This record gives sequence, C-alpha cells and structure tokens, in this order.
Amino acid sequence: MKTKNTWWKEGVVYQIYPRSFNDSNNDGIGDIRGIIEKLDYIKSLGVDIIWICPVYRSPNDDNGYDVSDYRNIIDEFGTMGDFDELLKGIHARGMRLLMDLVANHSSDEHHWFQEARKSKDNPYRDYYFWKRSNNGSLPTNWPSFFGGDTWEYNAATEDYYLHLFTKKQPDLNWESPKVRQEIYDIIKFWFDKGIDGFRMDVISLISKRLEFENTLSDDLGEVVEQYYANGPRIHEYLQEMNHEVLSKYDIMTVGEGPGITLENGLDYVAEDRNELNMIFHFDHMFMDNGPGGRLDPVDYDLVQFKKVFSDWDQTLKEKGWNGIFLGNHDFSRMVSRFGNDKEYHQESAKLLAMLLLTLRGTTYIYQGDEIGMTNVAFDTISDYRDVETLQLWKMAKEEGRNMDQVLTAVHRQSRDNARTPMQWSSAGNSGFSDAEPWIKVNSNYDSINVAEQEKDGGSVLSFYRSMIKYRKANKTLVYGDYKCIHPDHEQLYMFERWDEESGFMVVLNMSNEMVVVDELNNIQGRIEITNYSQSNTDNHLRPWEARLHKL
Ligand code: ISL
Ligand code: CA
Repeated sequence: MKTKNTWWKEGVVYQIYPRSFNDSNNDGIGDIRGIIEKLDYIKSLGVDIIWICPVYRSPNDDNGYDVSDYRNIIDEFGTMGDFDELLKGIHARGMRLLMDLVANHSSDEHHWFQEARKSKDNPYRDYYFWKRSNNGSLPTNWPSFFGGDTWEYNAATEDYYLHLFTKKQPDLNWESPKVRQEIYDIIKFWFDKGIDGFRMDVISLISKRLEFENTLSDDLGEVVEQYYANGPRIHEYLQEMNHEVLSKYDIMTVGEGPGITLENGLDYVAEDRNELNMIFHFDHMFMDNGPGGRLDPVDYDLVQFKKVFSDWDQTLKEKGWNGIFLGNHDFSRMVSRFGNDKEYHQESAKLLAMLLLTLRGTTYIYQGDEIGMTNVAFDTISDYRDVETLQLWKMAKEEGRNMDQVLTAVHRQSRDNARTPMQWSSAGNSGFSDAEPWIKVNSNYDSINVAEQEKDGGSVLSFYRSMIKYRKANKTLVYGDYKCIHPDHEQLYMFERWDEESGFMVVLNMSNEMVVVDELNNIQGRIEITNYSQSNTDNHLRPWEARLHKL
C-alpha cells in the first residue's frame, strides 16, 4: 500500500511558545498580538503551518498545560478578539494554525474539578480518578513525571485524586463518556472557529490501567511504558474521537506521547486505523536521560541516534506518517545538545537544519532554532521558572545530593533552556520586550539574533530559508524512500532519499574532527546545498560539514 499525499505531509511547521516569543504590550510576557506582529517574519521562513503551545485560561502551574477554561484565552496573552485576528492573519498569508489540546488532565481550578472535589455524589465526581488510601499509605507508589508522587489528598471526600504531572494537573477520567463528550465538544468549538488541527498533549496517557498496581521499577521510562502509556482503551478512544469529530474536518493531528514505541507506533498512525495523522515519539529525545531521569544525564551516541531515525522510517513507511523534530519547549536547545554550540555553532546549527529538512516526515522547527539559539546557564536556581526543574531541584536537595552537580545537570537539561525569550535583535531584552521578561534572556543575544542574521546571506537563518525552500521544491525529500549508509559509523550520518523522479544523498559529519569518506569521490551528482562557504567536493569532510547532493 502507498500512503496518500496531503498538505500536512508536505507542510513545514513552526512551533511557537507564546510566553517567550514576542511581547506586544511590554509587561514582560509574550502574547498573541506579539505573534501577530511577527507573522510576516514567520511567513518569510517559508513555513506553512504554525503550532502554538496552549493559550487557554490557566493558573500557569505548568505554563498553560493546566487548563482552567478550554474556550477562553488567558488574559496575559490577550482576548478572543486577538485570537480571531491571529487566525485570520495566518490564513490571509496562506498558512494554517495548530493548537495544543491538553486533554489528559485539566487544571485543579477548572470548574469540573472544583465541583468534583466537593462531595462523592457530585455530578462531576467521575470526571477524575479518586482512590482511598492503601492501609495508611498512598493508593499506589506511582512517581510523577516531574518528581514526587501522583496522589493528592482531598479533605472533603477523604480520598486522593490522581495526577501524573503536578498536583494542579488532575488526570481526567476518559472512562466516563461525559468526559469524552466534553473533549469532543471543545475540539469542535475550535474547528468551527476555523483552526487547522491539534497537537495532542500526552495523548498516549489518556486510557488508564484501572487495576492501579504498584510499580516494581525505579526507572521512570519503564514505569511510563508499563503502567501509564498505551492503556487498554487508548485506541478505542482515538477511533471514537476520529469518528465523532476529526473525520468531519480537513484538519491535521499530531499525537504527543511518552511510551509510544516502535512496537506500538503504527497503532496510532496507520492510515487504515483512522486515529491520528502522525506522532511525536521520544526515542531520540530521551536517549540522554539516565536511569535517574532528566537530572541524571548520560552521553548520547550517534550510532544509536541514527538507528532511531532509520528504525522509525522503516516501521512507518507506506503505512503511516512521522513527525520529525529535534527540539521543542520541553528539551534543551538542539544545537547545544546534538551539535557544538561553541567552536562550530554556525556549522552545526546548519547541519542540524539539513538533517531536520531532509528526513521523511512532517518537519517541526522550534522557535529560535532557526537562528541557532543555545542553552542558557543561569548562576542560581532562582532564575529558573520551570515547575519540573524546580520540583526536581527540591527533591535533589532533600536527598542530600551535591547541589553544584545538580546545577550543572540543570544547565544541561532544564526545559527552561528552550524557554528563554526569542532573540530578535541586540536591543535591550533581545528586542522581546521593553520590560523585564518573565524569564531572563540568554546573554548571547547580542551575537545570536534575528536582526543580525537578516543582514547576512551566510547566516543560520538564511540557511533555514534555503533548506525549507529546497524541500518544498523537491517532494522526493518529503515522500521518497530513505536508506542510511554506514549505520555503524560513529561520526558520519549519511543517507539516501529517492523515488521515481529523483535521488539525493545527504552527507553529515556530526563531529569536531575531519572525516574521510572514500566513496564521496564516487558520488555522481552535484552538491546543491552545503554549510561551508568554501564548497568542497573531495572526500574530506570538515568538522560538522553538511552536503546535500542531487544524484
Ligand atoms: O518533559 C518531560 C518530563 O521529563 C516529558 O516527559 C514531558 O512531560 C512529556 O513529554 C509531556 O509533555 C507535555 O505534557 C506536559 C507538559 O509539561 C509539557 O510541556 C508538554 O509538552 C504536561 O502537560
Ligand atoms: Ca505581553
């Protein structure tokens, strides 16, 4: 079977974290009018689709991933009028808009939960999960994604509610048909406004294992796979959602999911199953998490990294579709993580752009990566804002860990690395705001910023524009077959893409050393794009050199 061609496969997506993108009214917080001001910039990148992280009403315990009203805009981001204008502005420029659906949990300040917690016979009670204590201890020993436990006591009903994330994010009970209907109604509300799709937050977690068994593992990754993700009714729910709402609109969906693996990935996206269009799996993103989780980082290995992309391509090809990303608001900056943000900042940022835009799958570019924004290293924990970082910090302290080492891990791993304000120019606060931003700007903004790179045809920004344009003009890079050459090479990532029309060879030296590849002499076909200004056709690849050959 061959899968069908569509706009959402060919599209390039630009992800916006509204809080950190652009502040229009100078209160230090990015907002919707700030996005409107930058629509021409976004369009100029050549992207087709914009995904905005949550903009709904929220007490912001987890920066909007704790929704208290799914049908309204949070005040600090603007009004529904601003939103409508944003959507109109996006459509007027021939682009589309994806929103973020946070349906595994609500905020504890949502009126459903406010009701549910009042009494055992409240009509909203079964919107959430309630359990009595287990002989004086918590109902289960389950760990939260962000550290700590997953049960919070509710005095009025003398029992506990489940929260896989923070205690202000109670998990919704999808067993209840009323909850599912509420979610479908919300989806419908936004589709009827004209949005073009949803990124579905932790959708892999919505069906719970009702036995609520204690876990036997200390490894969070294992716990997620065995106890939290891919519950027994997940596919029934997704098919129902598809049938009830998704299938009635020309929209796209991308399901985010811890616990989505090579073994079960197709269950979510095989086209004949009518569930989701594509997924974000985390096989390459959690590679550097040690057994102790995020603040226990280990080195990542290129052979493993390539294998992740090759295995996923092989698994999904001709049956489903993938989302390709190397960074988002939950991880450190891709150039700091997979490239070299010091000696080879430019080269490696461009190389990663080439990788992103030549793999099979829909490409997702995270704001700031198009100028090579890097990780940040604040001197003190008080400059960090992310609830996960702060919770893990507190726990590490209680465990008596060496806090200098923990701060080093925070520098490397904190989600705040990706949440510092967008670097627009070398003006104060990087041109993001006239007021002090909600989180500090990365101090390298005077050298890494949009305004500088606009002036420079050799900048990372210019390279992104060329790569996006090239991908869009060459559909072989979207749909064509993929084959990794030299899968065991420890510095080189080389792969071929081809179909009946044309063929390409992508050659990436992902190391700080010169690499010699004899067969480069034999590649027939010209180099279309490279990241060094002095193009080089011999068999020596300079550090982080990237070449795109047309065969
Ligand atoms: O960042 C993680 C914890 O180490 C991931 O496991 C992350 O929590 C997971 O990928 C889900 O992320 C999404 O849901 C979270 C929210 O905090 C993230 O920002 C969101 O992308 C809860 O809604
Ligand atoms: Ca603002």
